Amino acid sequence: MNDFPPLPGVRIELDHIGIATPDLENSVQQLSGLFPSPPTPPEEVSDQHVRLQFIDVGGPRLELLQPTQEESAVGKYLSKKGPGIHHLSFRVEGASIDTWFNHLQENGVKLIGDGPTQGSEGGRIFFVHPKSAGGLLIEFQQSDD
Ligand code: KFV
Repeated sequence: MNDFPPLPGVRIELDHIGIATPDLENSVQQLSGLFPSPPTPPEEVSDQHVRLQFIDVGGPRLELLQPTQEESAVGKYLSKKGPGIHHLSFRVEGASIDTWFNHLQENGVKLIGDGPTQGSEGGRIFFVHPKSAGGLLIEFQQSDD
């Protein structure tokens, strides 16, 4: 059980739901027809080997992710589990994402990587391993603005 003290001032909000797809264009076309706002333009995040687009669905957005390499996190997930919900992404406010990363790590949460890396829309991200998060892949993210 993670029963460590909270970090003073930090606020966490659900920002988006990551969806794995083998065909970004097709998934965006299908899903964006269900919602009134247009999707964001395609973006590539090379660190994570994905191309992605966001769809505004009211509240947290959908982030459609297509792998650019089979042997990537999303590529492996698709071949094992198929298309669908891949992760939940939470915005960190009231503390820097580096402070939040260090706080979780110092309190024994199993994090992926050595610190935050480049994410979508110019933000920085890191992931909590599903083994430390009830079987969910949790992303934390922060933008400069
Ligand atoms: N959700 C829940 N469980 C997952 C999972 C997922 N998305 N992916 C893998 N697992 C489980 C999997 O079922 C298995 O459990 C274990 O993790 C190891 O999986 O009980 P089990 O069977 O042991 P493997 O062996 O398939 O994969 P592995 O090579 O170990 O990698 C798993 C993991 C979580 C370490 C890897 O997927 C990872 O590093 N993920 C973080 C990076 C990532 O997912 N990037 C893509 C999104 S980039 C993004 O969203 C961006 C750019 N953005 O800005 O938002």
